[in-house]
Amino acid sequence: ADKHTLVLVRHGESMWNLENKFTGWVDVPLSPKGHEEVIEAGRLIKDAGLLPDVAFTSLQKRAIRTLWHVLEETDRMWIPVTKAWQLNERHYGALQGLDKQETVDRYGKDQVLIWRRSYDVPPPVVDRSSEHHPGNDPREGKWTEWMGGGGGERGYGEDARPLTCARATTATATYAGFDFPDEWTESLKTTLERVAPYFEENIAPVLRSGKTVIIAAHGNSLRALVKGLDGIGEDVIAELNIPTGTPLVYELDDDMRPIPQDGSFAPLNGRYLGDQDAIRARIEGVKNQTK
Ligand code: DG2
Repeated sequence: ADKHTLVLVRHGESMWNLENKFTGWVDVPLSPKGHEEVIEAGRLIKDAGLLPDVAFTSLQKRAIRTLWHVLEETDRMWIPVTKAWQLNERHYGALQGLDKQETVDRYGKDQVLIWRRSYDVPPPVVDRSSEHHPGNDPREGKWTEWMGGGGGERGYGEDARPLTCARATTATATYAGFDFPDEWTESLKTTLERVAPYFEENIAPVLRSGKTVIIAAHGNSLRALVKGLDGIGEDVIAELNIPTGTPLVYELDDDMRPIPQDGSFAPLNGRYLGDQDAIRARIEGVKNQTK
């Protein structure tokens, strides 16, 4: 059977990683150090002889910029790039924009750890009045009001008609063309429920066709992805932190099962490129954002 190469990279340090704020879907740029980290990540990928043929990233500039740096360093700026909201960071609900340490001071370390790392407990929701609701996203969010029909019916898609009278009571939020409910937040579990199908439908076929794929994404969208790939249990994934700006290389079989490598970052079957001690320090840094 063939083996397929998948390179994952979490974006470099963002301005809000630096300022220690919950970010989620807020579109913050890389910090100066973040740019340096991912230029180095690109060099490591190049030195390992891993030339990406196809790239995927989120709709968020910290991941997109990371990808650009990697493609520039590997001289692969010409390859096809797909941007998908399904690779966005986990939406952090009402925590978005809050200082991580202040949140610990207010709610306690244990509660914040549950919000950050439990598998299926989501952070508090945002509702449609919040600037953080997907429908209010300044770039991709949109609310559409629909005329109320008899008996409470309402049309969607082709049948839907825009508001033409005062009887309308219903508004649907979309983000990147997808519908979102009035209250929104994501646990790692619900993040996985959008990341895993996206991978299966859009990325796995590219890998199976023999192409080397790179995904530039986020701490929690990548935790969701590797939970699926490596078959990591719900308790074990709570302990797993993904460092910024560090390439993580998988060799996958035709069934998209990882071929185990050196095991030094178990339960991950992939291998991190770069100075292994420095990577461990970066992982600790992520963990210690809420001491
Ligand atoms: C971080 C992850 O996402 O935070 O949303 O604050 O990878 O886009 O910087 P990223 C955020 P933690 O879950 O590690 O607190």
